[in-house]
Amino acid sequence: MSKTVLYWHPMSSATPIACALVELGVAHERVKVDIRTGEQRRPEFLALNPNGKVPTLTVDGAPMFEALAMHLWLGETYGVAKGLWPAEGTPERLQAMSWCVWSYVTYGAQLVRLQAARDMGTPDDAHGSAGHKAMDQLLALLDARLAQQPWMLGEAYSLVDLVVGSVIGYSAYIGAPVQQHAHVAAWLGALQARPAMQADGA
Ligand SMILES: N[C@@H](CCC(=O)N[C@@H](CS)C(=O)NCC(=O)O)C(=O)O
Repeated sequence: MSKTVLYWHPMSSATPIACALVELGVAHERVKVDIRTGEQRRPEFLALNPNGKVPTLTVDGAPMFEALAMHLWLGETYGVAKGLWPAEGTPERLQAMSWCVWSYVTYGAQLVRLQAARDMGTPDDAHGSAGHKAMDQLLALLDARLAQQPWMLGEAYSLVDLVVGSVIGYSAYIGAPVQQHAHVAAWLGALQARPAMQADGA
């Protein structure tokens, strides 16, 4: 197995990657980057990730950035053998990629709108309200899927649940109407109860 190092800070965008590594059983080293004191702007860290952000992952010394890219790579590299990511060439693989990108990009765009309005202290202004409404519509799509099956890909838990659930969980924290969607709320509760989801502080 390659040497994997996760550069991370607790309760950050790196948290879902910490959880995915545990869920997949990938042996790795954790290096804490204190983003409150500016360690992410040190030259040696910027050499790994010019954005100066966590998560950053190195694989045998080769760096990668962007959490979604890491999730997709971890799924392909370790998830298939563990039964946590669909095999290449299957319809489920296409759905896995679609829903993961949907959560970070499509749902994430509305999350950013709500977050920005909240940061400005105006979550109920036109921008915040539009983001809230768009998230409600997207959550209805997710709810319809989860009304048919307990997990994102069917009867069994997969890494797709972790990826999509981490974005939905964060959105609930900033005020998205997650609890109004009963199947999403129940699925999120089951997901967050998994032992690997407590891996952030390890
Ligand atoms: N799109 C990036 C976002 C990463 C990100 O924003 N990380 C934050 C922590 S949640 C960070 O490192 N902030 C430090 C800074 O901006 O200086 C990803 O998904 O990896």
